[in-house]
Amino acid sequence: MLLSSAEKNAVSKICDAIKRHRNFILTSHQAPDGDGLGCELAFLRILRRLGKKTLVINEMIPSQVYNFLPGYSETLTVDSYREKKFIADAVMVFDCSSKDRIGKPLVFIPESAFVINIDHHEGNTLFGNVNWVCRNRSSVGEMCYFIAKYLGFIDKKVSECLYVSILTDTGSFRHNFNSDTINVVSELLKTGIDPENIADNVYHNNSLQALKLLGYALVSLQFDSALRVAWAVLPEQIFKQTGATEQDTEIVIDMLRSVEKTDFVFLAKERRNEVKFSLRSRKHFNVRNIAEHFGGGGHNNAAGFSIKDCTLASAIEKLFRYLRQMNTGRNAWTGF
Ligand SMILES: [Mn+2]
Repeated sequence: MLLSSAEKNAVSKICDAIKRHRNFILTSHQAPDGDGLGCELAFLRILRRLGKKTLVINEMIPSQVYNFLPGYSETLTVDSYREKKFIADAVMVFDCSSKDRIGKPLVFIPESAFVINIDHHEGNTLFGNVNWVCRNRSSVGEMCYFIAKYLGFIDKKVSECLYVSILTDTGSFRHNFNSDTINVVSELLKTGIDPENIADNVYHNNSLQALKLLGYALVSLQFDSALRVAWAVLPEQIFKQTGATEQDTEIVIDMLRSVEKTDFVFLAKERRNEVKFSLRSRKHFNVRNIAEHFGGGGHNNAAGFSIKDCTLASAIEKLFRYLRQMNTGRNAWTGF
């Protein structure tokens, strides 16, 4: 289990910064996923043990499926944070490619706060005072293991959080992992965590609202054989009708991924005057390029973007116009 010398250097800089500061905000991208949340909760525990005042704040409430993790109920959003009257001198930002993507919690980050940026997204803007960005790592949870180890603090609860990060970001060990990942997981398992119980909590814990949303999305499923793409749509009224939230769409995009004979899939979600697209692809096909064309970003195989002031139908039409244009004259458009 190796860290390159650049990585070792980053880990020691991060640990020095942790030791030097007292009041920490922990945060991630707007709708924190299992990776970001796992890291936040691992460090909530670690930093408090080190005697630091620490709060977790996100723009959106993390999915309820993670409510079994230690510290979940302490995570704050903007309103609950404001009541704490807390002034941070340091911030740890996990799994977030740019400062903007933190969203609303940004207003609580003082100009003078020391920013620690830990991420694995390609195109991270290196917005921190110290940055550890490694796109070859499965998850930020895998990276955080090394920091926790350096600080000498890996117990069962921390391991549980980091395991959830790795489990969810690799799609249950289906993609984006290597022998380093498995070595880290092996160390986490030695603390006595129960992977079966964790999987049960994460994957067999869907709300009725989320499943109804999935039902609607599957009925809307479409397929274009020339472009080898499948997609589904979620109009705004479906969220109202089912009571489902943005986080509940994760299960939908996951299911879309399983459609046969596709290079990639997408889900288009309508929110007020905006249409948000989530894209997923098979290994050989890059969807980050598509997302970047529309001002978004992400990973090669998982990316997203949004189109503002647009109806669902016209946003999808814009996307297809671009896709057809890129596809013209190519046999396989894996490389564009
Ligand atoms: Mn991640």
